[in-house]
Amino acid sequence: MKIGILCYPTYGGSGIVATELGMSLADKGFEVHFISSALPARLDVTNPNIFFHKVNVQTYPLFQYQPYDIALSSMIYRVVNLYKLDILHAHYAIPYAYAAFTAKQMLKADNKDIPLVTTLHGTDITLVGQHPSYKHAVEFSINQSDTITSVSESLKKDTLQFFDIQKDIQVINNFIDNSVFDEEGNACQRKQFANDDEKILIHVSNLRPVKRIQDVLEIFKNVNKKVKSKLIIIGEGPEMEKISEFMENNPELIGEIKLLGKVNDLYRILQLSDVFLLPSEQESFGLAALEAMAARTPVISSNAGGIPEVNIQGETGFLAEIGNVEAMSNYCIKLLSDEKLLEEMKKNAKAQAIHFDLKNILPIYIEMYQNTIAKFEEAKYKEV
Ligand code: GMT
Repeated sequence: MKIGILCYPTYGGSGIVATELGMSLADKGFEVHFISSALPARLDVTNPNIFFHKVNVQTYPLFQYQPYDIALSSMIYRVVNLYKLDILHAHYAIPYAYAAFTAKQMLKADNKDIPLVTTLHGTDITLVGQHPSYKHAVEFSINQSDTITSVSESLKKDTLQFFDIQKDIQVINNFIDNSVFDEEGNACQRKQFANDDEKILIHVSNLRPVKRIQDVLEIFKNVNKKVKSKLIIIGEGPEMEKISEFMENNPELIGEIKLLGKVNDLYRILQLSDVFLLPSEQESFGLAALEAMAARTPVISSNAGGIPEVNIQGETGFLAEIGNVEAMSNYCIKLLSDEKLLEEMKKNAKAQAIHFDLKNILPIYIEMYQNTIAKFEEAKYKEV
C-alpha cells in the first residue's frame, strides 16, 4: 500500500502523531509519502520506504498572502500521479483535508481518484476550526473525507456537537512507542537538573495560551514552598513572554526554573522527572502526558477534553477543574511528599502507557486504511 501523509512539520501533537505513524508504517513495509511545508521534525528520511515532498510556495509580488493551500493541492495531485498512491491521510482538517479535497477534484477531472482519510487532532475542531472564517470549509472538508478519525472520544463528541457531520467518526487514540522510552542507560544525569533531595516537575508544550503556562508556574510556586524542587519547561511558543514576566516578579525562583527550549530526545529528560504538569484549557487527548507516562512520570492535569481518557484520577496522577491551581498544587504536594504513592503512580503511569502502545494502535490504522480502500473501490464499482 502507498500512503500519502499530509501534516504540519513543526513540533505539535498532530505532526508528531503523523510522523510516528508514517515511520511505523514504513517499518512494516508500506511506502509512505510525506507532503508538508518542511521536513517534519522527527522524520527519519534514511528509511527507503519514506519519501518527503516539500510544498514550494512561489512568491509573487501581486499576492498579498502567498497561496500555500493551492501549492499544497498541486503537490498532492502531482505526488498521487507520479507515485501512484493508494490513499491520502490528512492530519488536521485545515488546510490538509481541504487541500486534499481540491487535489481529489483535480484527479477526478483526469478520471482518477483515491480515498481520503482525515484525522481530527484537537484545535482544528475546538479552537481555530470554529472561527467563522474557517468553520464552513472545515465542516465541508470533514464531510468530504471517506473516513474520519478522531484521537479521543471527547474530540469525537465535540466534533459532532460543533459541526454538522454526516458520517461516522472512528476513534483511534494517540499512541506511543514504549520501546524507545524503555532504553536503559539513556536517561540524562539527574544531577544536571536537580540536587539529590529535590523533586523534578516538568512541562512540555508549544507554549500556546491553551496550555495555561501561568498555571504551570503558579503550581510550581506553591509546590516549591513545601517540597524542595525544580521545574523544567521544554518547548517554545507565544507564551514565553509570560515566563520571563513571572521570573521578574518572582526572582527567588529564577534558579529553580530551567527553560530548555525545543529538545529532540525528550524521553531522556522525562525519564528523570517526578511529575508532569498539564493544566490545559483544552486538550483533545494529551500526547505530551502519554509521553511522560511512558517514561514513568505521573501527571497532574486539568480535566479538559480527552485528558481523563488518558490520565486516570488517583491512579496515574490527579486531575482538577481547569484553572484550579490550588487543587493541582495540593495534589502535587501530596504526591511528591509520599514516596510510596509516587512509586505506585509511576508504575501505574507506565502501565497506562503500555495500553496505548504502538503495537496496539498501529494495526487499527492499517485495518482502517484497508477498509477505506475496500469501501471506496466497492462504491466505484457500483457507480459503473
Ligand atoms: O496542542 C498541541 O500541542 C498541538 C496540537 C496539534 O494539533 O498539533 O495537538 C493536538 O493534537 C495532539 C495529537 O493528536 C493531541 O494529543 C493534543 O491533545 C491536541 N492539542 C489540543 O487539543 C490542545
